[in-house]
Amino acid sequence: MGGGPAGLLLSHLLQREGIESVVLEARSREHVEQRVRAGVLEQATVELLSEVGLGERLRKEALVHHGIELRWDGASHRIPLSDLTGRSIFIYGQQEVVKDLIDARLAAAGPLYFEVSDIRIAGVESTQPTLRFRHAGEEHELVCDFVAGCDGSHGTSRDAIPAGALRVYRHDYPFAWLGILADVPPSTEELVYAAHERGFALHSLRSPRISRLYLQVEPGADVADWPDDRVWQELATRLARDGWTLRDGPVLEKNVAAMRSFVVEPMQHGRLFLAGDAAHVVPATGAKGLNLAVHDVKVLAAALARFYRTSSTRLLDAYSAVCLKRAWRAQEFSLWMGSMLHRLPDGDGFIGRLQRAQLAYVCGSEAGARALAENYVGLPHDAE
Ligand code: FAS
Ligand code: PHB
Repeated sequence: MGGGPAGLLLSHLLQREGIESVVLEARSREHVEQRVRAGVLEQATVELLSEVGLGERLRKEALVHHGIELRWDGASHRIPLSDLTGRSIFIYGQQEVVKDLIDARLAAAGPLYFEVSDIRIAGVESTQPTLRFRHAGEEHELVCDFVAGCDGSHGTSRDAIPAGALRVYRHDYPFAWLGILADVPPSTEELVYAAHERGFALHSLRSPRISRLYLQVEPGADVADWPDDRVWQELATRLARDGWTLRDGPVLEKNVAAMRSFVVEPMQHGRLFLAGDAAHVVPATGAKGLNLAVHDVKVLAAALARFYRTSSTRLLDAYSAVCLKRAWRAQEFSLWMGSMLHRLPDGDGFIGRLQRAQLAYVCGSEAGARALAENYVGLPHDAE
Protein backbone atom coordinates (compact mmCIF):
# COMPACT_ATOMS: atom_id res chain seq x y z
CA MET A 1 0.00 0.00 0.00
CA GLY A 2 1.44 3.34 -1.06
CA GLY A 3 3.32 4.46 -4.18
CA GLY A 4 5.82 6.74 -2.45
CA PRO A 5 9.56 5.99 -2.18
CA ALA A 6 9.04 3.12 0.30
CA GLY A 7 6.33 1.25 -1.63
CA LEU A 8 7.88 1.72 -5.06
CA LEU A 9 11.40 0.76 -3.96
CA LEU A 10 10.12 -2.31 -2.10
CA SER A 11 8.29 -3.53 -5.23
CA HIS A 12 11.48 -2.97 -7.24
CA LEU A 13 13.70 -4.87 -4.78
CA LEU A 14 11.19 -7.75 -4.62
CA GLN A 15 10.96 -7.91 -8.41
CA ARG A 16 14.76 -8.32 -8.53
CA GLU A 17 14.32 -11.33 -6.24
CA GLY A 18 11.64 -12.76 -8.54
CA ILE A 19 8.90 -11.95 -6.01
CA GLU A 20 5.64 -10.55 -7.40
CA SER A 21 3.92 -7.59 -5.80
CA VAL A 22 1.17 -5.07 -6.55
CA VAL A 23 1.58 -1.36 -5.71
CA LEU A 24 -1.63 0.50 -4.81
CA GLU A 25 -1.37 4.33 -4.75
CA ALA A 26 -4.23 6.62 -3.74
CA ARG A 27 -3.13 9.67 -5.72
CA SER A 28 -2.47 10.25 -9.41
CA ARG A 29 0.91 9.71 -11.06
CA GLU A 30 1.19 13.45 -11.68
CA HIS A 31 0.62 14.21 -8.00
CA VAL A 32 3.24 11.82 -6.62
CA GLU A 33 5.78 12.90 -9.27
CA GLN A 34 5.27 16.60 -8.47
CA ARG A 35 5.17 16.40 -4.64
CA VAL A 36 8.16 18.38 -3.29
CA ARG A 37 9.63 16.74 -0.18
CA ALA A 38 13.10 15.46 0.56
CA GLY A 39 16.26 16.70 -1.05
CA VAL A 40 19.16 15.11 0.86
CA LEU A 41 20.12 11.49 0.22
CA GLU A 42 22.57 9.61 2.42
CA GLN A 43 25.46 7.84 0.68
CA ALA A 44 24.00 4.46 1.74
CA THR A 45 20.73 5.39 -0.01
CA VAL A 46 22.53 6.34 -3.22
CA GLU A 47 24.68 3.18 -3.06
CA LEU A 48 21.56 1.01 -2.77
CA LEU A 49 19.70 2.79 -5.58
CA SER A 50 22.78 2.41 -7.81
CA GLU A 51 23.20 -1.29 -6.88
CA VAL A 52 19.65 -2.06 -7.98
CA GLY A 53 19.84 -0.29 -11.32
CA LEU A 54 18.25 3.03 -10.29
CA GLY A 55 21.39 5.13 -10.23
CA GLU A 56 21.85 6.21 -13.86
CA ARG A 57 20.07 9.62 -13.79
CA LEU A 58 20.85 10.11 -10.10
CA ARG A 59 24.61 9.75 -10.71
CA LYS A 60 24.36 12.24 -13.60
CA GLU A 61 22.16 14.88 -11.96
CA ALA A 62 22.69 14.62 -8.17
CA LEU A 63 25.02 17.15 -6.55
CA VAL A 64 27.59 15.61 -4.22
CA HIS A 65 28.26 17.65 -1.08
CA HIS A 66 31.16 17.09 1.31
CA GLY A 67 30.08 19.53 3.97
CA ILE A 68 27.31 21.67 5.42
CA GLU A 69 27.49 25.10 7.04
CA LEU A 70 26.13 26.14 10.40
CA ARG A 71 25.57 29.90 10.57
CA TRP A 72 24.97 31.78 13.82
CA ASP A 73 25.76 35.20 15.25
CA GLY A 74 26.55 36.26 11.64
CA ALA A 75 29.47 33.81 11.34
CA SER A 76 29.87 30.65 9.24
CA HIS A 77 31.12 27.33 10.55
CA ARG A 78 31.66 24.54 8.01
CA ILE A 79 31.19 20.94 9.12
CA PRO A 80 33.50 18.94 6.77
CA LEU A 81 31.29 15.83 6.54
CA SER A 82 33.56 13.83 4.21
CA ASP A 83 36.81 14.69 6.02
CA LEU A 84 35.23 13.59 9.29
CA THR A 85 33.41 10.47 8.07
CA GLY A 86 34.72 9.50 4.61
CA ARG A 87 31.13 9.74 3.43
CA SER A 88 29.14 12.38 1.49
CA ILE A 89 25.55 13.46 0.94
CA PHE A 90 23.75 13.75 -2.39
CA ILE A 91 21.28 16.48 -3.35
CA TYR A 92 18.57 14.93 -5.53
CA GLY A 93 14.87 15.77 -5.12
CA GLN A 94 12.52 13.08 -3.76
CA GLN A 95 10.24 13.58 -6.74
CA GLU A 96 13.17 12.65 -9.01
CA VAL A 97 13.67 9.43 -7.02
CA VAL A 98 9.93 8.72 -7.35
CA LYS A 99 10.01 9.38 -11.13
CA ASP A 100 12.95 6.97 -11.52
CA LEU A 101 11.14 4.32 -9.46
CA ILE A 102 7.89 4.67 -11.42
CA ASP A 103 9.77 4.50 -14.74
CA ALA A 104 11.54 1.33 -13.57
CA ARG A 105 8.28 -0.22 -12.34
CA LEU A 106 6.47 0.44 -15.59
CA ALA A 107 9.48 -0.66 -17.68
CA ALA A 108 9.42 -3.98 -15.80
CA ALA A 109 5.63 -4.17 -16.40
CA GLY A 110 5.16 -4.45 -12.63
CA PRO A 111 1.56 -3.92 -11.43
CA LEU A 112 1.16 -0.30 -10.24
CA TYR A 113 -2.29 1.20 -9.72
CA PHE A 114 -2.77 4.95 -9.28
CA GLU A 115 -5.91 6.63 -7.95
CA VAL A 116 -6.94 3.60 -5.95
CA SER A 117 -9.56 4.16 -3.26
CA ASP A 118 -11.31 2.47 -0.38
CA ILE A 119 -8.61 -0.07 0.44
CA ARG A 120 -9.75 -2.58 3.08
CA ILE A 121 -7.25 -5.00 4.60
CA ALA A 122 -8.42 -8.23 6.27
CA GLY A 123 -6.81 -11.34 7.71
CA VAL A 124 -3.33 -9.99 8.54
CA GLU A 125 -3.17 -12.51 11.38
CA SER A 126 -3.71 -15.35 8.88
CA THR A 127 -1.25 -16.61 6.22
CA GLN A 128 -3.44 -15.21 3.44
CA PRO A 129 -4.43 -11.56 4.08
CA THR A 130 -6.76 -9.98 1.56
CA LEU A 131 -7.00 -6.46 0.19
CA ARG A 132 -10.20 -5.14 -1.37
CA PHE A 133 -10.06 -1.81 -3.19
CA ARG A 134 -11.73 0.26 -5.87
CA HIS A 135 -9.93 1.29 -9.06
CA ALA A 136 -11.35 2.81 -12.24
CA GLY A 137 -14.87 2.42 -10.81
CA GLU A 138 -14.49 -1.30 -10.17
CA GLU A 139 -14.12 -3.43 -7.04
CA HIS A 140 -10.97 -5.55 -6.85
CA GLU A 141 -9.73 -8.21 -4.42
CA LEU A 142 -6.14 -9.32 -3.86
CA VAL A 143 -5.31 -12.45 -1.88
CA CYS A 144 -1.67 -12.17 -0.84
CA ASP A 145 1.03 -13.64 1.41
CA PHE A 146 2.05 -10.33 2.98
CA VAL A 147 0.90 -6.67 3.10
CA ALA A 148 3.46 -3.85 3.22
CA GLY A 149 2.02 -0.67 4.72
CA CYS A 150 4.01 2.01 2.89
CA ASP A 151 1.21 4.56 2.82
CA GLY A 152 2.91 7.31 4.78
CA SER A 153 2.11 9.14 7.99
CA HIS A 154 -1.54 9.72 7.07
CA GLY A 155 -2.08 6.25 5.60
CA THR A 156 -4.70 3.71 6.70
CA SER A 157 -2.67 0.47 6.75
CA ARG A 158 -1.99 0.92 10.48
CA ASP A 159 -5.73 0.76 11.10
CA ALA A 160 -5.62 -2.94 10.24
CA ILE A 161 -3.65 -3.53 13.44
CA PRO A 162 -5.76 -4.03 16.60
CA ALA A 163 -5.41 -0.96 18.85
CA GLY A 164 -3.79 -2.80 21.78
CA ALA A 165 -1.12 -4.39 19.57
CA LEU A 166 0.66 -1.13 18.78
CA ARG A 167 2.45 1.39 20.98
CA VAL A 168 2.48 4.90 19.49
CA TYR A 169 5.13 7.45 20.50
CA ARG A 170 4.53 11.12 19.56
CA HIS A 171 6.35 14.36 20.10
CA ASP A 172 5.22 17.65 18.57
CA TYR A 173 7.75 20.47 18.16
CA PRO A 174 6.85 24.10 19.01
CA PHE A 175 7.57 25.16 15.43
CA ALA A 176 6.78 24.40 11.80
CA TRP A 177 8.68 24.94 8.55
CA LEU A 178 7.59 27.20 5.71
CA GLY A 179 9.32 25.82 2.62
CA ILE A 180 9.72 27.42 -0.80
CA LEU A 181 10.97 26.08 -4.11
CA ALA A 182 12.39 29.00 -6.11
CA ASP A 183 13.46 29.47 -9.70
CA VAL A 184 16.79 31.12 -8.78
CA PRO A 185 20.32 29.72 -8.69
CA PRO A 186 21.33 28.80 -5.13
CA SER A 187 23.32 31.46 -3.27
CA THR A 188 25.43 28.78 -1.62
CA GLU A 189 27.58 25.82 -2.67
CA GLU A 190 26.57 23.74 0.36
CA LEU A 191 23.50 23.63 2.64
CA VAL A 192 23.37 26.45 5.21
CA TYR A 193 21.60 25.80 8.54
CA ALA A 194 21.13 29.15 10.33
CA ALA A 195 20.28 29.65 14.01
CA HIS A 196 18.99 33.22 14.37
CA GLU A 197 17.23 35.08 17.20
CA ARG A 198 14.21 35.46 14.86
CA GLY A 199 14.21 31.72 14.19
CA PHE A 200 15.79 28.94 12.13
CA ALA A 201 16.42 29.15 8.39
CA LEU A 202 17.80 26.64 5.89
CA HIS A 203 19.22 27.29 2.43
CA SER A 204 19.06 24.04 0.47
CA LEU A 205 18.88 23.45 -3.26
CA ARG A 206 17.63 21.12 -5.98
CA SER A 207 19.93 21.95 -8.89
CA PRO A 208 22.32 24.71 -10.10
CA ARG A 209 19.18 26.62 -11.14
CA ILE A 210 16.59 25.75 -8.45
CA SER A 211 16.79 26.70 -4.77
CA ARG A 212 14.91 25.16 -1.82
CA LEU A 213 14.69 27.26 1.34
CA TYR A 214 12.95 26.91 4.70
CA LEU A 215 11.93 29.26 7.51
CA GLN A 216 10.92 28.40 11.07
CA VAL A 217 7.33 29.58 11.57
CA GLU A 218 4.67 29.10 14.22
CA PRO A 219 2.88 25.72 14.23
CA GLY A 220 -0.23 26.04 12.02
CA ALA A 221 1.13 29.17 10.29
CA ASP A 222 -0.92 30.20 7.24
CA VAL A 223 0.90 30.53 3.89
CA ALA A 224 -1.39 33.46 3.10
CA ASP A 225 0.37 35.44 5.85
CA TRP A 226 3.70 34.91 4.07
CA PRO A 227 3.72 36.72 0.73
CA ASP A 228 6.89 36.09 -1.31
CA ASP A 229 8.61 39.38 -0.48
CA ARG A 230 8.11 38.82 3.25
CA VAL A 231 9.58 35.31 2.90
CA TRP A 232 12.65 36.58 1.04
CA GLN A 233 13.12 39.42 3.50
CA GLU A 234 12.99 37.08 6.47
CA LEU A 235 15.36 34.58 4.79
CA ALA A 236 17.86 37.36 4.05
CA THR A 237 17.73 38.51 7.68
CA ARG A 238 18.18 35.08 9.26
CA LEU A 239 20.85 33.90 6.77
CA ALA A 240 22.73 37.21 6.86
CA ARG A 241 26.54 37.17 6.94
CA ASP A 242 29.07 39.83 5.98
CA GLY A 243 30.04 39.64 2.32
CA TRP A 244 27.22 37.24 1.45
CA THR A 245 24.03 38.02 -0.46
CA LEU A 246 20.90 35.91 -0.84
CA ARG A 247 19.63 35.95 -4.42
CA ASP A 248 15.81 35.93 -4.59
CA GLY A 249 13.57 34.96 -7.48
CA PRO A 250 10.17 33.56 -8.55
CA VAL A 251 8.64 31.23 -5.95
CA LEU A 252 7.43 28.06 -7.67
CA GLU A 253 5.96 26.34 -4.63
CA LYS A 254 5.31 27.30 -1.02
CA ASN A 255 4.00 25.18 1.87
CA VAL A 256 4.04 24.86 5.62
CA ALA A 257 5.01 21.50 7.13
CA ALA A 258 4.41 20.63 10.77
CA MET A 259 7.49 19.35 12.61
CA ARG A 260 6.70 16.26 14.65
CA SER A 261 8.09 12.92 15.72
CA PHE A 262 6.03 9.75 15.53
CA VAL A 263 7.00 6.10 15.98
CA VAL A 264 4.82 2.99 16.15
CA GLU A 265 6.07 -0.20 17.79
CA PRO A 266 6.24 -2.89 16.60
CA MET A 267 6.48 -2.26 12.85
CA GLN A 268 4.87 -5.62 12.16
CA HIS A 269 1.61 -7.32 13.03
CA GLY A 270 1.08 -10.79 11.62
CA ARG A 271 1.59 -10.59 7.87
CA LEU A 272 1.40 -6.75 7.80
CA PHE A 273 4.76 -4.93 7.77
CA LEU A 274 4.93 -1.13 8.13
CA ALA A 275 7.74 0.80 6.42
CA GLY A 276 8.77 4.42 6.06
CA ASP A 277 6.54 7.25 7.27
CA ALA A 278 3.74 4.75 7.94
CA ALA A 279 5.85 3.57 10.91
CA HIS A 280 7.95 6.60 11.84
CA VAL A 281 8.07 10.32 11.06
CA VAL A 282 11.08 12.49 11.91
CA PRO A 283 11.26 16.30 11.78
CA ALA A 284 13.07 17.37 8.59
CA THR A 285 15.98 19.07 10.41
CA GLY A 286 18.17 15.97 10.14
CA ALA A 287 17.03 15.11 6.58
CA LYS A 288 16.39 11.49 7.62
CA GLY A 289 12.83 10.55 6.62
CA LEU A 290 13.35 9.32 3.08
CA ASN A 291 16.64 7.66 4.00
CA LEU A 292 14.95 5.71 6.81
CA ALA A 293 12.21 4.58 4.41
CA VAL A 294 14.86 3.26 2.00
CA HIS A 295 16.61 1.38 4.81
CA ASP A 296 13.32 -0.17 6.02
CA VAL A 297 12.42 -1.62 2.61
CA LYS A 298 15.96 -2.86 2.04
CA VAL A 299 15.70 -4.87 5.29
CA LEU A 300 12.13 -6.00 4.50
CA ALA A 301 12.95 -7.11 0.94
CA ALA A 302 15.90 -9.19 2.15
CA ALA A 303 13.72 -10.77 4.86
CA LEU A 304 10.93 -11.61 2.40
CA ALA A 305 13.44 -13.04 -0.09
CA ARG A 306 14.87 -15.27 2.66
CA PHE A 307 11.34 -16.42 3.57
CA TYR A 308 10.43 -17.32 -0.01
CA ARG A 309 13.75 -19.10 -0.55
CA THR A 310 13.95 -21.03 2.75
CA SER A 311 10.61 -20.56 4.59
CA SER A 312 12.71 -19.13 7.44
CA THR A 313 11.01 -16.26 9.23
CA ARG A 314 14.15 -15.30 11.19
CA LEU A 315 14.81 -12.08 9.30
CA LEU A 316 11.10 -11.21 9.16
CA ASP A 317 10.88 -11.67 12.93
CA ALA A 318 13.87 -9.34 13.37
CA TYR A 319 12.60 -6.68 10.93
CA SER A 320 10.87 -4.43 13.44
CA ALA A 321 13.75 -4.40 15.95
CA VAL A 322 16.38 -3.73 13.26
CA CYS A 323 14.44 -0.81 11.74
CA LEU A 324 13.30 0.71 15.04
CA LYS A 325 16.92 0.87 16.23
CA ARG A 326 17.82 3.05 13.24
CA ALA A 327 14.57 5.04 13.52
CA TRP A 328 15.20 5.96 17.17
CA ARG A 329 18.78 6.95 16.33
CA ALA A 330 17.36 9.29 13.68
CA GLN A 331 14.73 10.59 16.13
CA GLU A 332 17.36 11.45 18.73
CA PHE A 333 19.64 13.11 16.16
CA SER A 334 16.76 15.11 14.60
CA LEU A 335 15.64 16.37 18.02
CA TRP A 336 19.24 17.21 18.98
CA MET A 337 19.87 19.12 15.76
CA GLY A 338 16.44 20.77 15.89
CA SER A 339 16.87 21.93 19.49
CA MET A 340 20.28 23.39 18.72
CA LEU A 341 19.15 25.40 15.68
CA HIS A 342 15.54 26.56 16.28
CA ARG A 343 14.22 29.48 18.31
CA LEU A 344 12.71 27.80 21.35
CA PRO A 345 10.56 29.09 24.22
CA ASP A 346 12.97 30.91 26.65
CA GLY A 347 15.31 31.36 23.65
CA ASP A 348 16.40 34.70 25.16
CA GLY A 349 17.11 33.10 28.52
CA PHE A 350 18.73 29.96 29.91
CA ILE A 351 17.78 27.75 26.92
CA GLY A 352 19.22 30.30 24.50
CA ARG A 353 22.54 30.26 26.34
CA LEU A 354 22.55 26.45 26.26
CA GLN A 355 21.97 26.50 22.49
CA ARG A 356 24.92 28.84 22.06
CA ALA A 357 27.12 26.57 24.19
CA GLN A 358 26.03 23.56 22.10
CA LEU A 359 26.73 25.38 18.80
CA ALA A 360 30.14 26.50 20.11
CA TYR A 361 31.01 22.89 21.06
CA VAL A 362 29.82 21.39 17.74
CA CYS A 363 31.59 24.07 15.69
CA GLY A 364 34.64 24.34 17.94
CA SER A 365 35.61 20.74 18.66
CA GLU A 366 36.38 17.80 16.36
CA ALA A 367 34.40 15.46 18.62
CA GLY A 368 31.33 17.70 18.43
CA ALA A 369 31.57 18.14 14.66
CA ARG A 370 32.13 14.42 14.15
CA ALA A 371 29.01 13.52 16.17
CA LEU A 372 26.92 15.74 13.90
CA ALA A 373 28.68 14.58 10.72
CA GLU A 374 28.34 10.84 11.45
CA ASN A 375 24.62 11.12 12.06
CA TYR A 376 24.01 13.57 9.21
CA VAL A 377 25.68 11.47 6.51
CA GLY A 378 23.93 8.45 8.01
CA LEU A 379 25.41 5.30 9.48
CA PRO A 380 26.23 2.64 6.86
CA HIS A 381 23.23 0.29 6.41
CA ASP A 382 25.14 -2.70 7.76
CA ALA A 383 26.14 -0.80 10.91
CA GLU A 384 23.46 -2.66 12.86
P1 FAS B 1 5.24 8.93 1.49
O1 FAS B 1 4.33 9.74 2.32
O2 FAS B 1 6.26 9.62 0.66
O3 FAS B 1 4.40 7.98 0.49
C1 FAS B 1 3.23 7.34 0.92
C2 FAS B 1 2.32 7.19 -0.30
O4 FAS B 1 1.14 6.48 0.09
C3 FAS B 1 1.87 8.54 -0.86
O5 FAS B 1 2.12 8.58 -2.25
C4 FAS B 1 0.37 8.58 -0.55
O6 FAS B 1 -0.37 9.25 -1.55
C5 FAS B 1 0.02 7.09 -0.51
N1 FAS B 1 -1.14 6.76 0.32
C6 FAS B 1 -1.54 7.36 1.47
N2 FAS B 1 -2.63 6.75 1.96
C7 FAS B 1 -2.92 5.74 1.10
C8 FAS B 1 -3.93 4.73 1.05
N3 FAS B 1 -4.84 4.64 2.01
N4 FAS B 1 -3.92 3.88 0.02
C9 FAS B 1 -2.96 3.95 -0.97
N5 FAS B 1 -1.98 4.86 -0.98
C10 FAS B 1 -1.95 5.75 0.05
N6 FAS B 1 13.38 13.17 4.25
C11 FAS B 1 14.74 13.10 3.96
O7 FAS B 1 15.29 12.02 4.05
N7 FAS B 1 15.46 14.21 3.57
C12 FAS B 1 14.87 15.44 3.47
O8 FAS B 1 15.52 16.38 3.04
C13 FAS B 1 13.47 15.55 3.79
N8 FAS B 1 12.82 16.72 3.65
C14 FAS B 1 11.49 16.76 3.88
C15 FAS B 1 10.84 17.96 3.71
C16 FAS B 1 9.47 18.03 3.95
C17 FAS B 1 8.78 19.35 3.80
C18 FAS B 1 8.72 16.86 4.34
C19 FAS B 1 7.22 16.90 4.57
C20 FAS B 1 9.35 15.65 4.48
C21 FAS B 1 10.74 15.60 4.26
N9 FAS B 1 11.41 14.42 4.41
C22 FAS B 1 12.76 14.36 4.17
C23 FAS B 1 10.68 13.21 4.80
C24 FAS B 1 9.98 12.55 3.59
O9 FAS B 1 10.79 12.54 2.59
C25 FAS B 1 9.39 11.19 3.98
O10 FAS B 1 10.17 10.55 4.93
C26 FAS B 1 9.19 10.25 2.80
O11 FAS B 1 8.28 10.82 1.93
C27 FAS B 1 8.71 8.89 3.31
O12 FAS B 1 8.42 8.05 2.20
P2 FAS B 1 7.20 7.00 2.31
O13 FAS B 1 7.31 6.23 3.56
O14 FAS B 1 7.20 6.28 1.00
O15 FAS B 1 5.90 7.91 2.50
C1 PHB C 1 15.64 19.81 1.46
O1 PHB C 1 16.50 20.04 0.59
O2 PHB C 1 14.43 19.75 1.19
C2 PHB C 1 16.08 19.60 2.86
C3 PHB C 1 17.42 19.61 3.14
C4 PHB C 1 17.85 19.41 4.45
C5 PHB C 1 16.93 19.22 5.45
C6 PHB C 1 15.56 19.20 5.14
C7 PHB C 1 15.14 19.39 3.84
O3 PHB C 1 17.35 19.05 6.70
